[in-house]
Amino acid sequence: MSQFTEFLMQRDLFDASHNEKIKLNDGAYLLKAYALPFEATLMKSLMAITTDAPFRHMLTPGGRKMSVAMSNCGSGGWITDKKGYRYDHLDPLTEKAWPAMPSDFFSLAQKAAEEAGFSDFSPNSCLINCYEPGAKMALHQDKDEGDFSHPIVSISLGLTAKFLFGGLSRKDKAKRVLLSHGDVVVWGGVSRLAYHGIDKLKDGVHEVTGPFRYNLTFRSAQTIDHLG
Ligand code: MD3
Ligand code: FE
Repeated sequence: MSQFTEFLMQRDLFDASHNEKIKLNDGAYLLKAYALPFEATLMKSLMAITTDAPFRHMLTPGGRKMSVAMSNCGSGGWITDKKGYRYDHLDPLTEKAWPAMPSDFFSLAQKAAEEAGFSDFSPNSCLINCYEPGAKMALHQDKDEGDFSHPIVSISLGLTAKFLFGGLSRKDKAKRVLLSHGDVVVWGGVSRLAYHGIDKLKDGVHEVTGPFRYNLTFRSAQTIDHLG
């Protein structure tokens, strides 16, 4: 066994919050460190996807550049530009189809959904977010998927971020939870349309991702199946 593997195992053993399942809300579960055993394959797949479909800062419909850089994989990808928020089969940067969803991504998302009580989750899209220190995501709802009966699964990699989760109204007071490397969150049922966001990322360097935080969000978007 390499010294690095040994180091990773020791680190995992001493993490007290390893493998806990924390209920954040009805339908919303935080699976602490659930993706940690898959960090190497997830990072390898992420790098392959973003070689073909590079991270880019998209424009909001209001014309502002997002601080989070994004890419996608799957049969459709979430995009935003001056024309609005939507899913599309094609990457507007390369004008090619988004890279296929790797099987390690799909399997892990499906397994995590199952763990949170959502059987048969079959995501057709994964939005990949890249945060550098200073990047943030304002409070919003994910509602471009057309069908809210499916959960959303999110996997965090790299630097720790402060996640904000509110209620079904923008005015509901937001709770806060830290999302660390390997954490998985499943949002379904009454939590599917909850307002959520990410606080400004703090400076730092992570042993696996360097000066970045990555987030994979898996969606089953009916709007993709209905594209021309
Ligand atoms: C709660 N991403 O891409 S993941 C997004 O960490 C997004 O990059 C954040 O919000 C990130 O849209 C948060 C956690 C998350 C994702 C989707 C949700 C929480 C959610 C959908 C509904 C409710
Ligand atoms: Fe979101």
